[in-house]
Amino acid sequence: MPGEAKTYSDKTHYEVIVVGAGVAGIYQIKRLVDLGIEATVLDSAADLGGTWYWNRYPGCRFDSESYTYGFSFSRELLDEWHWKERFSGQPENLRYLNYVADKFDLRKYMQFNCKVEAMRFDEVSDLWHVKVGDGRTLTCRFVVLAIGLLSAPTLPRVEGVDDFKGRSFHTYYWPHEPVDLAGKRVAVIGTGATGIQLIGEIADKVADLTVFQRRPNWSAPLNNSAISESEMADIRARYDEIFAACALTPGSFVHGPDSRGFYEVSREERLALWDKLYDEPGFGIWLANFREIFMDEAANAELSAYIADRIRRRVRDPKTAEKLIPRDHGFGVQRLPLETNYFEAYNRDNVHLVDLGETPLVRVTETGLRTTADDYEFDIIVYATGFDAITGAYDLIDIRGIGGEKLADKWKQAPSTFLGMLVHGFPNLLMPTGPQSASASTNFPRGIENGVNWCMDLLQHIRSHGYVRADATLEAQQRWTAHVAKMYEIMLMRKAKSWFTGYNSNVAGHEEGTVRYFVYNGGTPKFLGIIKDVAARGYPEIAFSAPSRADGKAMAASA
Ligand code: NA7
Repeated sequence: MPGEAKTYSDKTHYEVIVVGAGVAGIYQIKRLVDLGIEATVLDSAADLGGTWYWNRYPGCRFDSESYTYGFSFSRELLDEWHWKERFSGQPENLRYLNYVADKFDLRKYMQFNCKVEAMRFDEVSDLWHVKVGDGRTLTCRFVVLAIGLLSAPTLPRVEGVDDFKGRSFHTYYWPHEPVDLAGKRVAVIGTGATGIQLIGEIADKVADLTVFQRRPNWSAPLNNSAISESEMADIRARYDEIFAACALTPGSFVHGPDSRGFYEVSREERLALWDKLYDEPGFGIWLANFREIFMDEAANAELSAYIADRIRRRVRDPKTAEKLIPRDHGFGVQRLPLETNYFEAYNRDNVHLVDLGETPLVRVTETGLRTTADDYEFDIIVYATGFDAITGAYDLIDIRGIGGEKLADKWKQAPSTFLGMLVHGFPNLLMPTGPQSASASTNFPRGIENGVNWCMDLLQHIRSHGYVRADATLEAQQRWTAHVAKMYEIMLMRKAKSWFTGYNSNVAGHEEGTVRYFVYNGGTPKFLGIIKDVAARGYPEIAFSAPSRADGKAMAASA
């Protein structure tokens, strides 16, 4: 046919453009292909995998049980894949995602090295114009943003970051080729989940490791182990049960809260539970605990004191142990890092802890780092300094909705969404795991599947009615945002400076103060109930429009 595109990427118009080829983007394109909808995936990376493509630092692995992290949509896939570790590492996780893409022949819909720079909604045609870094502008009816929650890494705002003559990188950009750590003097800045994984893994592989800690984080053992053939066979036989159990817990993990009240049991019983959970794999000590630890200061303080003692028992030098115990927030009020050999690393002679709370970082020098007290020399500096979380990746794209309004401006103070998946004034823009959705605070792939499924039901509703525009009403968005904020009110989490509350000292405007209502804390069962109800009622909170008439005005159509 004359003018027909020669290859998939020669096309300039698609019904749907998905941005991001990570866990969400892969499932998203699978659903679109199954529905027979013409779609493509654009990703700035050279290959698929998202989080698992980028984060290649040593020690990077799941904190979810592997068999709860995998996709649940295909029985064949579940039967074929063998998770070799209870908490699988990055190389294997990336292999898994590649395996899925190849098995379902999804790669052909993906375009790599395609950074989406800008998107503009054309109010006359009801199409999005998507500007790609390679110079192309593509059009589509719908955009699905599957751009991740932690995909905009941030560096400290100190002088001299470019002056260092050795090697330095953010953990997110850990090099693809192996980094020879043997005999090297290494600095790690940051003790979040990433730093904690990295430090435990490399402490015995480097000549010298200096950890620059601004605030300590609570952390508990991962207790990882291998999964044998026979254990995997048992898991396969129980997959339906496992996923059903995840769906009933607030965080979509296998760990659900203890049904007893904190104050209903004796202190001895509480201690017995904590002894058991601390030595078990995964998030049990956090999520299979009493519900009160998330809401009640006294209950949380008692648990925090217990965990502090566990740290004291593992770190030989009492002064170092005290420095590793957080004082500014209680255990579990921000996402809990899980560790392997983290505290034991500080018992090694080649590992040193610098307390940036006492002696702040002044600058990066040609040879290392300068604090207010000292100069330190290194061969390698690793920035484990976190992300402009949740909204950071959105802010990096110039997204313009109705009247040219810029999403980053609209969200400057805080995001506001409907169900975390739609934004008023930005029609036909779907965010299966957007800010204020439950996905952000749960076992990500479980949230991703829920979000993508809901968005696809909505898409089918729109298409079957012949609508060309769908926009959440302002009132519905305001109600949802108020509900999200209310969920924070009851949680101690609101008091912690973490990425759940929008804190990041490296991002202008996010340093202190305002709590950003970034995630939905009502838990998966409640979230699913709400979003399914919206669909069952025919989406009255969304304004739909039929195709434009000749005069250019859209015909409003109620659902
Ligand atoms: P996090 O949890 O945001 O941790 C970042 C760490 O880096 C944290 O210890 C910060 O200290 C520290 N940091 C950040 N900026 C600086 C500067 N400028 N100077 C010194 N120290 C700094 O990010 P992660 O990557 O570890 O984990 C993110 C999520 O990934 C995690 O929750 C898991 O779900 C997976 P601070 O505490 O702010 O004082």
